[in-house]
Amino acid sequence: MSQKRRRIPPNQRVTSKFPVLHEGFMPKFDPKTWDFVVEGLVKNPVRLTYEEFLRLPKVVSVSDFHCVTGWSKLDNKWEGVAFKTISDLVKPLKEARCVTVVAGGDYATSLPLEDLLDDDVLLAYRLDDKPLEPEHGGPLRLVVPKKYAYKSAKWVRKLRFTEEQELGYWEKRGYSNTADPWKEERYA
Ligand SMILES: Nc1nc2c(c(=O)[nH]1)N[C@H]1C(S)=C(S)[C@@H](COP(=O)(O)O)O[C@H]1N2
Ligand SMILES: [Mo]
Repeated sequence: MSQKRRRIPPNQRVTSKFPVLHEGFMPKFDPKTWDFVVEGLVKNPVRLTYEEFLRLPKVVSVSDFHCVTGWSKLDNKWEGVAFKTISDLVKPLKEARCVTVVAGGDYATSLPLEDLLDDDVLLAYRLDDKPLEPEHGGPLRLVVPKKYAYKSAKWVRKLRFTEEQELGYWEKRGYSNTADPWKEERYA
């Protein structure tokens, strides 16, 4: 990128608190029955237990978080598994251009595979040196810093590789499916 961009996207305010924001219910976590499934247009679909997931190579990534309602929370230290690690494991077919991220609590969102392969995108289980709290998406949430935070699904259980970009919970309700905070893509 040749041009240095401002740190705070247009019309966002920095908050020092970390608001909790979600619709619907917060799923219960049972490490004995929890699983993580990857399906759809991949060569090697997987189902991992919680223990198996924790054994995947770990990354640490510090990034900012921008909610479409106007708050931004800076310098979050996330730890978890890079999306790229999962992608390398399942080997997407060449038709796979998008991924639908399915969460407990009846939530979903979809992103282009290309955006998910950025090195700041991860499936996080720790935040700021502590286990990720349930209200912030524990045991596992997606983190996509370059998109509005409704793309960062909490309580992730499944990834489905698809040809087309599907509409998620908020996207069906009029929010942008591209969701770039720097271009202020709030609504479709
Ligand atoms: N499963 C699920 N994930 C979700 C949501 C939700 O309602 N359900 N809300 C999204 C929205 S709009 C925001 S701003 C962030 C908020 O994350 P936080 O509660 O950790 O601040 O989670 C996102 N992920
Ligand atoms: Mo949000």
